[in-house]
Amino acid sequence: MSSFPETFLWGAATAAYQVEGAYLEAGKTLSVVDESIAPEYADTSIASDHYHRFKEDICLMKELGLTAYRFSIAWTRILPNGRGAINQAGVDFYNQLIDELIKNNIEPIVTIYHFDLPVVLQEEYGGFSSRKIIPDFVAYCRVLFEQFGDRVNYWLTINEQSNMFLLPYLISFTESSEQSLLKQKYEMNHIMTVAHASAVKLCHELLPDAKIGPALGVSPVYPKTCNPKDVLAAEKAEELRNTFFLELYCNGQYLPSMQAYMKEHDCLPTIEVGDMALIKEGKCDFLGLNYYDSKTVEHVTALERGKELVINTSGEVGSTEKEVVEGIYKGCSNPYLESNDWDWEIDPEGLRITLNRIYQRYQIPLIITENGLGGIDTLTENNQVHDDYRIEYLKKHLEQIQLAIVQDGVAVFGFCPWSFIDLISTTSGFRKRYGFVYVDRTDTEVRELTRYKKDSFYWYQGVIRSNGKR
Ligand code: BGP
Repeated sequence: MSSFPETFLWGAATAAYQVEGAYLEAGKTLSVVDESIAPEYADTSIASDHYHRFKEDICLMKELGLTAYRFSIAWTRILPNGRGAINQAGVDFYNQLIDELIKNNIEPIVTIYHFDLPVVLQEEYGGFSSRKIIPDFVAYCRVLFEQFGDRVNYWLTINEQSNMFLLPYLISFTESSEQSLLKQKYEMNHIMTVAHASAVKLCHELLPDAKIGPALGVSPVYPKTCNPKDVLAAEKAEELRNTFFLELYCNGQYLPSMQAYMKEHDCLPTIEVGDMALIKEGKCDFLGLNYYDSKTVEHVTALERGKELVINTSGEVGSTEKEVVEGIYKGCSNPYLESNDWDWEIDPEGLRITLNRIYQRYQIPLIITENGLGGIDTLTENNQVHDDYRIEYLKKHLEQIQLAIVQDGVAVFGFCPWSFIDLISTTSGFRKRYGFVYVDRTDTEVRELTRYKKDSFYWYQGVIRSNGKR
């Protein structure tokens, strides 16, 4: 007997700007990620050309045996001006995609917002740094619910609000005399939370049978040693990195310790009348979790200055520079864990720990919306890709999910590894690949974009066929 429920969703994930291409086609305008990724990495104008090849890709999904597919909708395809007139060609594209998925018995799981803010809204009022985004975001959600809500049962509001807050490269903040960078971050986070809650509320009103939640980036935090100072640093880091967001999404409140922190650091966001009631009302139906690794931290002395994380974008082992959060914690490596070339620490048990920490506290259904290992894959002369390292990673993570379900009573209803197909890595272009399906291109050479099934494709196919027994 498999320990995965019969209705378990066996999925895989992608995001529009990373996979679609056609970035200025059929009425689409540019998003902030089209602009920020393009100069340095493979540009998003072609990506994996999923926009033109989605039928071929869905055939591969069918062959893989997927019962769900998580993808995102490009705001700029639906509303090229960020608001106002609907671009029918954009709606048509997603209608075809959704219909094709359903025809093949694949449940669509739709991310509404995956980093790709319309440039026009960034230029007009600074995107999520202004409350003006809230009505625009809600209007965009309304279009999606009205156009696709008859066929989409699962919606994800915002991808990785936590990482947009924690990672320096996902949202650009500017030094201004009026507001410190810290204050800007907390303002943005509050505005995003209100936007998320408004989307949940609207979904509940318009689509009472649908389920909606966020896709939160989570990493459990460990102390470097059992020195109580390190343990305290880890608890504080866990609050700042995870519980802060979970409390907003699941209990509609600011964690008391975070309220104290924000007061002390003069970064309390502006909370307007009605915001907290809305955030409470807009509680999510489930949580989507993006899990890749865990974090380890130690305490900092009063003399140590804060320092932003420098991420490894080159795949050169050891080039990450860990962050120091003044007065709270500093990141360090975990001697018990192995890492990939991008210094991401591989920690399957960490997934079980995180599932438990979240579920035992909130008892809300969970779905893994991302999990995977980026690496360099090579196509052999006879068109094979031997990605055993990826199989090993996913196998161990699935084992931990299974243990969380069976031994810990955690309700996990689906697994969407990142990614279904090779696509542009947000930080490292096509050098760092994640897919079950190989796409024949590099950052600089587009080639024929032919698809090839990797060894992990056949492995996952077996897993799905046996409902997780393999
Ligand atoms: C998550 C994002 C994805 C994807 C993934 C892998 O944070 O939601 O969009 O990019 O990370 O990250 P990377 O591409 O940087 O390796």
